[in-house]
Parts: sequence; C-alpha cells; structure tokens
Amino acid sequence: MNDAIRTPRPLHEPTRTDRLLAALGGLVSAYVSLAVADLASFWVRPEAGPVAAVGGAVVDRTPAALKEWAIRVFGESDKTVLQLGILLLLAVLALAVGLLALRHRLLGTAAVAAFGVLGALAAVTRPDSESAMDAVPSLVGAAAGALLLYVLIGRLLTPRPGTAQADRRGFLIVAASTGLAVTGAAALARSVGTPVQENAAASRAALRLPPPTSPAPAVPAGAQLDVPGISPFVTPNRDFYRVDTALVVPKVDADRWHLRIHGSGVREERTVTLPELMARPVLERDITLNCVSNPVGGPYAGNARWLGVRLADLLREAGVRPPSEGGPADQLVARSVDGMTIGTPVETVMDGRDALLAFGMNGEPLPFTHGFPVRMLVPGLYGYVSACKWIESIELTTFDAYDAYWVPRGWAAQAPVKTQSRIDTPRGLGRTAAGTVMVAGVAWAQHRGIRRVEVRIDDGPWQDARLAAVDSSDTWRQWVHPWAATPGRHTLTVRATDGTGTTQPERRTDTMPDGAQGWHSVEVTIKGG
Ligand SMILES: Nc1nc2c(c(=O)[nH]1)N[C@H]1C(S)=C(S)[C@@H](COP(=O)(O)O)O[C@H]1N2
Ligand SMILES: [Mo]
Repeated sequence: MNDAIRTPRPLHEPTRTDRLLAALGGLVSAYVSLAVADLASFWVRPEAGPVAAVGGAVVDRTPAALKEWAIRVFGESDKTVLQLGILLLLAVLALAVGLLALRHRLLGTAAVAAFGVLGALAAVTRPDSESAMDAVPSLVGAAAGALLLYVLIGRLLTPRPGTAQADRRGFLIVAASTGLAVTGAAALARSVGTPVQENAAASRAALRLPPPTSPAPAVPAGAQLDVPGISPFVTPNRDFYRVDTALVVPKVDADRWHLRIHGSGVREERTVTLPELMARPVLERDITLNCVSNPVGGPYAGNARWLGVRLADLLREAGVRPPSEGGPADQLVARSVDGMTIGTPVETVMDGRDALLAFGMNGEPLPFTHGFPVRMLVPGLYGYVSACKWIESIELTTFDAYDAYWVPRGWAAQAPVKTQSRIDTPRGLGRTAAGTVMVAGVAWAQHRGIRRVEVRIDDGPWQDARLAAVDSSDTWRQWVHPWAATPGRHTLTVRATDGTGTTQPERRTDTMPDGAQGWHSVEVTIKGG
C-alpha cells in the first residue's frame, strides 16, 4: 500500500541513524540504477550505458589542455580515471539525494529520475547514436533506482509495528536483497556476453586473412639489435600503444561491416564489404605509427607488420583524383563507427606511399582495440590525421569545408610526423655499473627514413651511434652507442637526422598543436669511484 498516504510525515524527527540510512538508501538506489542500466545496455548497445554516454560527452567537451594533462598524468589509464571520477561524483550526489528524499520523498525520487533523463540525453546525442533506443538503458535504470529509493525511504517513514521507531530492519532487507539480486543478474549477463559482442567476436575468430599479393620482405636480420632494454623492432600487438576516445571498445561484426566512399569528385558512391576488400590485391607492409600526443621520449609509438589494400587504388576506381591532377577534394574525412572523424590530405594518400585500409596486424586480424575489422594507416602522418580505427565511411571534401574532430579542439588540421629519437636504455634516473654501457633506442621519421643518429655524453662532442639495418623508410630504426661509462652522474642526449638531411632541432616544443620536437635526454648515475 502507499506508505506516503498512510504516514504523510514521520512520527518523530528522523534520528541520526535514519539520516545515515537515508543517505545509504540513496547510494544503493544509485548503484541499482547503474547496474540495471548496464544490464539494459547489454541488449541495446554497450556504448549507450549512462557512464559510457556521460563519459563520452565529457571527453568531447574536455578542453584540449586538460586532456593533454590527463594523458600526461594518467597515461593510458586516463579513461579509467575519468570513469572513476564520474562514479565518485555520482556517489556524492546519491548520498545527498538520499537525504533529500527523507525530507521530501517525492522530490528525492524525482531527482533520481532527472539523472536518468540526463543520462538518456547524453546517450542519444552521442555522435554514434543512431536510434532513440539508446535512451532506454538510462531511463530503465533510473526508473528502477527511483522506485527503490521510494520504497526504502518509505521504510524509514513507517514505524515498526508497536513502536515509534522506523522500520530499519525492513529497510536493510529491501536494500540488501535488491542490491544482491541486481549484482547477480549483472554478473550473469557479463559472463554470457552481449549479443552484439558475441557476433563480433565470432566474426573475428572466423576471419581468415588472405595471403599478401605483395608480401613485405623479411625483416633484415640486422634491423633488430641484440641490446637488452631496447624497444623490439616489431611491437607485439599486446604491447602496442592504444590512444582513442572510446570508453567502450567498439565491437564491430565483420560480417555486417561495409565501407562507404562518397563526396566531392567521387564518380559514383561506392560501398565495399570486407570480402570485397580482401579480394583485392593485398599488401603486407611494415609501418611505424605514432601519436601526436607523444612527448619527447614518450611511449606512444609502435611498429607492426600490417596487411591491407592500397587506399589510393580504391579512390581512383571511384573517380577520385588528387588536387595536383585537378581533383576538387583536398581532404579525405574518415569516420568511425563511434563517430570519430579524421581528416587526411588526399594528395598524401595518393602520392604513391603505402596508405592502407588495413585488416591484419602482425599476422592476425586487427585486435578490437586497434580497429577491427578495418582501419586506415598512412605512413608519415600522425595517427589523429590518418589512422582511423573502426572505419565506416570515407568522404571526399576540402579542409576549408570541414574540420575533423581534433581541429576545433586546438590540433593542427595537417600534421606530418616530426623526426624523433628516444633513448630506451639505460633508463632515466637508473643506476648502472661502470664499464661499457650500451646506450640504445629507436628513432623514427616515417616515409623520410632515418639517416643518422648521434649521442652526446654530458657536454662532450656528438658521436655517431651505430644504426641497425633499414627495414623500410616507413619504419623506425634502432641504434646503439657503446659508452665507456665513468662513475658519477651523467646526462645522455640523442638526436636524429632524417632521410632529407634535416637534424632534429634542440629546442623542445609542446605536443600541441602538431607534435613535440626537441632532443631526448636521460640522467643516469654510474656506480663506483
Ligand atoms: N575511431 C578512432 N580512431 C582513431 C582514434 C580514435 O580516437 N578513434 N585515435 C587516433 C589516434 S590519436 C592515434 S595516435 C591512433 C592510435 O592507434 P592505436 O590505438 O592502434 O595505436 O589511432 C587513431 N585512430
Ligand atoms: Mo594520436
């Protein structure tokens, strides 16, 4: 029956314990809201869950400087930190809503519903949202939470039969049983997996990569130096850096995937499926990819053996010509299933380099985190202007007409990679024994290649490092410099010269707006003496 009508107000002023329980009730209701929303999002779309939706909305609205700071401080955990932050804020709000509900039962309940509406709004306004169904998880979750809060507060407003004390026992029983039931259901659903994710995982497991029609030559033996602590020439997939805005990794069903090519200069709009793509001449290429957010000496670079098709050929068949041949479009905008947009110069894609639509990475289908089933790659350009993961369409347009995702956020519209060199070993601030120390690392200037790497000890002269064999001008190059280390504290500095003869400038610049520059150096202490 309706407790609110039977007992319009508490028979007594709420005690401290009642207030504590009310706050707890707010917390449990918020938890149940989120768990139920999570469950519902399994069937709708994992990306439509309230935390992912609100988190995505926050990511898109975060000022570039703050995002840079977050990447610098939290590295690849930045997404986890954001989600924990949202949960923490929700927890505080939930405690307050619980207390509010004790004063005004309906108002508190309405507050829970209002959060649900906010979550629903965030979900349907995400760039990847295609249907109003995305509102469902937040709304269903909020309804469950609101109902629970209403019932729980009811217990606190109802005296235990024969006493003037709130029905705390009833409160605890309802709170605990609901919390447990929902937790169990969510765990069960997770162990089963969502229908969408199941299909995607099955399609990836069933995918057979075609043999390359143009295989990459074997990596020359001398490309991998035998120095402990150096970055391996080929980065294993599990160690490959990951940078993207996706709070929920998109799980695309390869059997339903297709790529749409359209826009200015396209003779006839085209749609290609994965089997069609894999039936084309297949290229295997070693390409180093790096992120514009990589600071000098930073970790956001990796090198892999990719399998894919030549993007330029596909574009030509569709009628596209580069600007140098009078084509009307100078920008290619790749769009991903999660609404990311990445703008690449058409001229660069069609200038003869191995710009790929890739489906294989180091001998396996792309991992989900790296863009399964298909991503773009353009040797020589930073990832944010070339390497669209989970790609679903390509539009030919102009830089004047369209700003891709990162451009209004302060990053340059065009960004060829800058030459970088990194000391992998010895590690900065490390303590090393005296004697011969192998100073070693990698240097990259994709598509220009690395011609020279020099090392400087303290303020001494620049000395040529020994370079590993060249694999391709699109890959990084290892280098090593044996150093007769003397006891004490030393500063080691590296600089590289690219294939055009240009040496890295000394002056450090920020990653914003088009990539960091400057020499990498590390401080080491040599023991003894
Ligand atoms: N869909 C999508 N593609 C994306 C991104 C993204 O956020 N979403 N990030 C880009 C950036 S900034 C980089 S550096 C590369 C990183 O690719 P990786 O995660 O496979 O290393 O992907 C690019 N492609
Ligand atoms: Mo990036």
